[in-house]
This record gives sequence, C-alpha cells and structure tokens, in this order.
Amino acid sequence: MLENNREYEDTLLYHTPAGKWEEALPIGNGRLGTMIFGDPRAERMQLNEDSLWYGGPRDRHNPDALPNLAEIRKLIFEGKLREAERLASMALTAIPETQRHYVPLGDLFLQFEHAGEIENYERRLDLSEAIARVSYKAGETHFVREIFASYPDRAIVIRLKADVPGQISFTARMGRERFRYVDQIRAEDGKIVMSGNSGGGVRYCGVLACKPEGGSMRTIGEHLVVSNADAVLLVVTASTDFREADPEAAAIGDAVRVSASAYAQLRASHVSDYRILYDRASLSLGAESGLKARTEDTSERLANVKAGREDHGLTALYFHYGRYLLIASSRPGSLPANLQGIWNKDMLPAWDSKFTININTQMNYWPAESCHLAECHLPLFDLIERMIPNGRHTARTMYDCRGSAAHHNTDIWADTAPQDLWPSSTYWPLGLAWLSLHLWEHYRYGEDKAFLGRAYPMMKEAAVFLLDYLVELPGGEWVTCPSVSPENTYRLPNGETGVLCYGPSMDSQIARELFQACTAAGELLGSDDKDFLEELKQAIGKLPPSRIGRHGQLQEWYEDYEEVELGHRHISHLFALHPGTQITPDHTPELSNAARRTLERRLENGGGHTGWSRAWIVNFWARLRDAEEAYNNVTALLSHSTLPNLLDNHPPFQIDGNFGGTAGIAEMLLQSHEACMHLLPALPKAWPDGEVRGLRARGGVTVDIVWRKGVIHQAILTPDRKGTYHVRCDHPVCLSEERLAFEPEKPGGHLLSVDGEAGIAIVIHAIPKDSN
Ligand code: FUC
Repeated sequence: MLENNREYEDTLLYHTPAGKWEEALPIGNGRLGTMIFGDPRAERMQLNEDSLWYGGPRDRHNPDALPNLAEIRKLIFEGKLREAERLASMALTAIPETQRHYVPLGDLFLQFEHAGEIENYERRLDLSEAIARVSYKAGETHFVREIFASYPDRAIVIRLKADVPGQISFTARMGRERFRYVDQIRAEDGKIVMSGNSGGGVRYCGVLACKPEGGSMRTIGEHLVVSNADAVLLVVTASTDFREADPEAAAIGDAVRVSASAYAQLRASHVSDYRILYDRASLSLGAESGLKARTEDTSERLANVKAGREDHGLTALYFHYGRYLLIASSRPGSLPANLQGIWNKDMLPAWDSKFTININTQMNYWPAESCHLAECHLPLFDLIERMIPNGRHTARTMYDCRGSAAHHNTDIWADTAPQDLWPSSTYWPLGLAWLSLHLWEHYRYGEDKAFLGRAYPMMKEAAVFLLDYLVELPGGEWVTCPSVSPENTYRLPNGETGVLCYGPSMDSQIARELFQACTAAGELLGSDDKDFLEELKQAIGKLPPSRIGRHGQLQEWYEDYEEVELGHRHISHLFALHPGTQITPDHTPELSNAARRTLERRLENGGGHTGWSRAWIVNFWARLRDAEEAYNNVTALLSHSTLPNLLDNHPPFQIDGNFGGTAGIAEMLLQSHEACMHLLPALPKAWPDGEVRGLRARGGVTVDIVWRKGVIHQAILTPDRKGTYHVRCDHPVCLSEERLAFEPEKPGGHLLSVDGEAGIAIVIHAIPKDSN
C-alpha cells in the first residue's frame, strides 16, 4: 500500500485571514452554511440557510404561449429566425420573466479585544472531520476557534478557547447585508434573535446562542458582550417557514437545546455522522514532498500550479474537497445544492443562485453516485418530485402536451415556467427530461428496486411530455421544436443567425437516453404499461441519430449549420458521450472521433473558459479515454478556474466546477456506463502511482484500485449483492485464487467475468512478471 498522505491531502491551510469572500472557508450541514473569514480581532462568518429565498411561489405561465406555438414552429421551419424569436420573446416568456432568487441569512460578527501583536496565525479546514480551525497567539495567550456545521444537531457550532484563563472578551452582533436588510433583531437571555419576511416569501429566523465558561455576559442593545471568559460555546441556528410553521420557535428551540449540550459531545456526534459519508472514499496520487506540503499554504500551492508546478497532492485535495462540499451542501431533507451550493453572499446573486438545469445542477450531482455519496443525491429527487405537478401545468398550458416539463431553471418553489428573456437559453423545455435521468442513474448504481418504483412514474411523466412534444419532419424523423442547443447560436446559409431551432442534437440524445431508461425501468418493474413501452420503442426508432458535420465534428443541430461562436462554453451535443452513454470509442468509433473533433475545435477557439465548461471537458476526455487531455484539463481547471479557497470560479464563484471536476477525476479512474467496469480507463502519465478507494460502479459495486508505474497493482471489487460482474483492464491481470488469465488481448481490452457474493471482496492482481 502507498504511504498514507491523507493528512495534507485532506486539509486546506492558510497563514493569513481571508481578506475577501473568495478566500474564506465554507462549512455546511446541507441546510445551514457559513463562510469563515478567520480574522483574529474581527471574525466574520457569512451565514446562509438553504430555504431562505426572496419571494413566494407564482403561476408565471404566459397564456399566449399555446395560441402562438404553431406560428413559432412554422417560422422556425421556414428559417425566419428573427421573426420566430420576436414572437417567442413575447408569447413564450413567462409573466413575469424570472423565478425567485436565493438570499443570505446574514453575518455573525465577533469583535475580540486582543492586546498585543498577533503571531503564529493559522487557519485550516480539515476535510477528514469537516472542522474549521483558526489559531493564533495574541500577547502571551494562544487562542483557538473551532467551527463546524452539525447535521444531527442542526446547528453551526463554534468553540472559543484560550490557554490562559479569563482571556476571552468579545462582542457579538448579527446583521444582514451588513445591517441594511434586518427586519427585527433583539438580544436577550444569552441570545441574539434576528427574524423577518423575505420579500413576501418565507419568514425566517436566525439565532446566535452564547454560553461562556467563566467570566461574564450581558446584552447591550442588539449586542452580546462577553468579558474574561475561559472558553465559550457559540451556536448558530436558523429556520424558515418553508419547513417549520413557526421558524422563530424552531430556531430558538434548536439554539437552546444545542447550547445546553457539552461541546465534546456535539463535536463527537458531528464527526461520526460526517465520517460515515466522507470516509467511504479517498484518493492518493503518489507521494508528494509530504512534510512540506503539510505546512504549505493552500493558496501558495494553487499559485504554484498556476505558475506551472505539478502538485498532485493538490489534485487529490480538490477531489476530496468536492466530496466534502457535496456532503456540506446536500443532505437528506435539505434543498439540492444550488449554483453556489449553499454559500451565497449577495442579496441579488449571480444567476440568482438558483438551480440552472441545462447543465449546472446536473453537474453538481455527477460525483454523487460515482464518489459514493448516493444519499446526497436525494435532495435533488425531492425537488424533481415537487417539479412534476408544476411541470404538468407547464406542459399542458404552454404546449398542450401530456406529461411534465421544465425549462432551463427552477427555484425553491420548483417553478417550471421559462426563465429570463434570453432566447439562447429560455426556450428549452428539456430541463425535467435531463434531470429525471438522475433518478435512473441512482437506480443504476444502487439497484434499489423500491426506489425505482418511486422514480419510474417521474421518469415516465418527463418521457410522455417528449412523446407529445416531438414533431414529425417530412422525412419521418421526430424532433423537438421550438428548442435551442443550450446556449449556442447558429448561422443559416442566407447569413441569418439565431438560436431557436428544431431538433438540436442534445434534445434527440436526451430523448433517446430517457426513452431507453424508461423502457428498461418499466421492464425491470414488470410494469403493465405495455402501450407506453411500445410507444417508446417506436419513438426511439424515429429519433434522429447523431450525425457528423462538415468539419468532422459532431453536429450540434439537426442541420449542419455554421457555428457562430466556435469556442462556446456549452458543448451540449456531446451529451451522448457524457453523461449520456450513446457514444463510446468501442461501439461508435466514428462518432467518438467526431466528438474528439468537436472538443478540439472548442478548445482551439478558447473553449473551457468557465469552470463548469472545463470540468465537463475533463469528463468528455475521460470518456474518450484520452488520459493526457483529461489531465491537461484537470490542470487547467485548477490553474484558471479555481479561487484561493479552492471553490470553482465561473467567474464569479459557482460550485458546479468543483463537482464536475471531482466527478471527472473519478471518471478517469473508473467507468461503468457500458456493460463492464473499466478500471483505470484514462490514467495519465503524470499519475504513475496512486490509490483510489471506495469509488462506486453501476451495478452496486464498491471499487478500490492501487496502481504502480501506470498499471494496476491490485483492485478490490466489493459487490452489494450476488451476481456476475464484468471487468475490463487495459493490461493483463488475474484473479488471486484462480490465477485465471484474462482473455487474450483484443481491441476491447482484457475482459473478465467473475461471480461475486454480497459483501465478499473480489481481488484482482497484476500478473507477476514470471507468469504468462
Ligand atoms: C448557464 C451558463 C452560464 C452560467 C449560468 C448559471 O446559463 O451558460 O455560464 O453557468 O448557467
């Protein structure tokens, strides 16, 4: 086994306080989050609660959509793009045009009275326990702040300690957007209580409870003033009436209960809860200069990578951080991770910090299954479940279709009407269809039939909408219309440019993937939906196939239009390659080459400039098994699109790149979207030695792989249940007990089928040099 480098690869470390938000460190329990700045004298913790959004639910559907739908379609088919866009912008755009936006809960400010110089300053985020720690010396006293967000206790817990008694004196205050947006605030009985109503939407309440040991505490105005304490327990709780009828009672109740507990106990239950998820997987990419890395500032390490230094430990840390962030922003009962996870500082955030479902929300959940955090996927399914009835209304009122549909965004209220007045993204009704494939993925990894029973009706609603929405072309093929290829523009031979179109490749690919998934799910469940399953089979045959265009690229639209922006960040038409399963190097080599050409053209023209786009590109190259290109793009993600706190930089901060990057690294090491588990499908030369533990493969298998000098040293597959498992390696390996050789080498690699028992490890070894 490799030397255990977990410590440094699990820690973000800094030697100065955060000067700006992009340097602060995130913690969260799915529902509550905070960014910790770590200033010794003036601590700021910027707070969020996931259900605190501005405004309430509305029916925004435009009644003029359906009466104008036929005309919009006609204009698109006639190539009158500008006219089609003009009419769509008035008739399809929702009323009002935008959904609701996520807002911060506020800030906690702690003003410390420290005499003397600050020395030995350090702040760290320990991912192995999900605990942030700030430590320093002021005068002769050594101070430590430990902060974590507990899922079992529904609170953010802060412990202040000093190695000399009576040295902790500070003033605590809460505010929103500094202090401008506070509705009501009061300090009483060792608590600050801040509450209000968010734009006529949710009522919220945030509470700080303070329990000093030794010293004294009093309230002055809205401040809590602590003097000469030995240690202090601070507890932040929050609630909204999205979940609780009386958010103030709920937040105060939590704060009182948690602040009455012993710190050690709160800490222990947080750590044990968190580690159940976090400890399932780990990655080491070879031994770095261990000790040095343990003391080196994370922002300096990142700056060194920007300057061209290799730091595989930092890549492993980035992988661990992605898993950490998903656990911190998406736990059962919370809302799904939004564009910023749960960490948003702005009253009007970038793209509203909501759920953009033409790539971003989906990307957030790519690591959920492959990186062994299937429970963290559940909040997305709750949201999908709430979208279904709204989406039925959308399907019926806008398009006269059965089933359920959503456009390219949704919000806390599961709003499914179009978002924005931005033609390249707004008029795309495939959001729910893509999202519903996540239900199928969850089933494919865990094979939980009861879950599939709950999921199938939702998948079916999305599929039924598409069956009705597709229109027949004169040649007999069925395509979506109106739609867009998110969010790209094309040029017609007559020079006219536009975005509205019929049959963008992505739509046909999503439809095919969903129809196939529904067919498989229906058959697995023994569904008596015979007519529906028959209809799906027929529809699959009518969908246009992926086509190769004049540049050798995969065609983005039904016609081989000229692309206006060659380096566009969206590469939607490669959906079939990833996350879809329709293009693979073995089964569709020509389409794979075309996908490669598409990527090359995008990258030659400045593509991959946003974090999420770069992260998707990593996944694409991994699926094409181009290890070196995948690696180059992992490096680019770190060097161009990562902030000092290792959060993804769109710019601005947007969390999808973290999750997509983490998933991409996993995709380089293990793939299971075809009929077998492919071990190390895209291992770059830069990672000759390494070890990954606890990845998941479809079919319910946990996979550990140790590799040396670029080849598998040992792999352990642990299936959840009895069955026959198919494994692929690109070099010869054998089963330990049988010393069974793989089939002779052939283009598909070395294949092995092995019978496995539930929970019993299947061990695979490199074939020793002396055997054949
Ligand atoms: C899509 C992308 C943008 C951004 C936004 C949240 O519209 O095109 O780059 O990620 O979502």
